[in-house]
Amino acid sequence: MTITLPDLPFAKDALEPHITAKTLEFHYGKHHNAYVTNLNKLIGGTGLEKESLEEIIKKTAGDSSKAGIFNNAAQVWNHTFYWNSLKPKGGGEPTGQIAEKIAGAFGSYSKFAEEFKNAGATQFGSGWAWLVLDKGELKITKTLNADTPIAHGLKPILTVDVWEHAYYLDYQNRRPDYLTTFIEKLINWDFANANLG
Ligand code: MN3
Repeated sequence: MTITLPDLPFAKDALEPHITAKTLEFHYGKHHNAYVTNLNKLIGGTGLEKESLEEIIKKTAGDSSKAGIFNNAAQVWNHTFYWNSLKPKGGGEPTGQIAEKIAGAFGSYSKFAEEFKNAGATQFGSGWAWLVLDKGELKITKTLNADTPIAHGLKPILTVDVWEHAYYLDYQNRRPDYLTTFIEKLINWDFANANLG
C-alpha cells in the first residue's frame, strides 16, 4: 500500500511556546514528509509496496541490503508515534493505569522523569528515548538513528525524538531543557494509557 503522511493530531501552533509552529513546519512538513516520500520511492517494485508500514519495518530490520528502506520506514513510524506522544497542556504526573505501572517499575514519577530524561540526554548523536513494555514490564530504552522498539519485539508506550531537528530551532544545543519540557508540559498520558491496553 502507498504509505501516507498522517495528519498531525493537533494544530501546528498548539504546543507553543514549548515546541513552536516553526519547528513543526520543518519537522513534520519537511522531515517526516520526506521519509514518507523516500519510502514510497524505495519500496516501488520490491514487493514491499503491498505491505503495511509495520510489516515493512519487521521484514527489513537487520538486513543491511535494505537499510535505506528500514531507515525511512522506521522514521515514518517513529514520527507518527512521537506526534501522538505529545499533547497541548500535557506532561506532569500521570493518572490511570500508567501511573500505577510507573510507580511499580521506577518507584515514583520523579524517578521515572529522571531516568527518562537521562536516556534522552545520553543518547549519543541522533536517536530516540522510549518508554516500552518488555514482556509486560515497563522499561526505559533508547535507540540510535532510525531504530525502533517494534523491530526488537518491544511494545512502545511513549517516545521523544532527540534528533537535533526536533529541538534546535527552539532550544539550540540545550537538549536537556527540551527533555524537561517534554516531560513536564507535553507528555500525552492518555496515549500512554491507551498503549497499555
Ligand atoms: Mn525527527
